[in-house]
Amino acid sequence: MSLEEAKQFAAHRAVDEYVTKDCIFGVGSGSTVVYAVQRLAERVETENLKVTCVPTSFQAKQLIVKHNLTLGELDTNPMIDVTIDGADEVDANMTLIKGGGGCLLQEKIVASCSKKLIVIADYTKDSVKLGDRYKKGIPIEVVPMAYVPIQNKIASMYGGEVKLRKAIAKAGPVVTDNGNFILDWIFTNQDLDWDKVNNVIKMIPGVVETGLFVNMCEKAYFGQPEGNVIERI
Ligand code: DER
Repeated sequence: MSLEEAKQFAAHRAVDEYVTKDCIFGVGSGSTVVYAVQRLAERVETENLKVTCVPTSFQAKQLIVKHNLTLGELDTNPMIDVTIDGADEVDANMTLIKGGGGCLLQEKIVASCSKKLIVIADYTKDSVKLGDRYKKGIPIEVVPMAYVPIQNKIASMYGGEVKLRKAIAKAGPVVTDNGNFILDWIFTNQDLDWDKVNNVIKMIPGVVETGLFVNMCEKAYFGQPEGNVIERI
């Protein structure tokens, strides 16, 4: 079983279990969600479901349009029945690291407007503690003019390394869909109170949002190498 197949199995299981009737559906971002949108589009077609899809990024919006699904937005659909999204890591308490794809701000907003947030991932995202497997750090979206003082404050409070995320296909830093920068905080202490850390970091002037999703995820599906799917709540 390839990693992509593991993602696909998790995605299909989640869509089949959580999209059972007409609904407002939050579409996450990243590569795993692509399989969820494909499955959703199949079912909308074959079952004539009425589903309005609210995107969490430019990429998610393109996915919705590409699959001829009904595009919605929070202005008209502020209450979302279920959002299905990926994650970079899930710990034993269901705390998520998200933002590996740089979409954490809209993802967290849409998740906060959703009755249920369901995570889909391959088995490499399933950890006991944050940092066990995901080594790129916790993404933090910041206002560009403040990135250096924010780097310094986080490093002085919690240690570790706080890096400005550099773009690959462009000189300079990654710029998010919202016009901000991303800092990746590579933490060393894995035994922090992530709820407290999230609240403290969010209070730093210039921090827009963190990639720590605490007490937000109802259920996670992890596709396994053997072809099965493990569920965690
Ligand atoms: O950026 C994000 O939050 C994505 O959802 C990411 O966490 C998961 O991306 P993947 O499905 O490509 O691994």
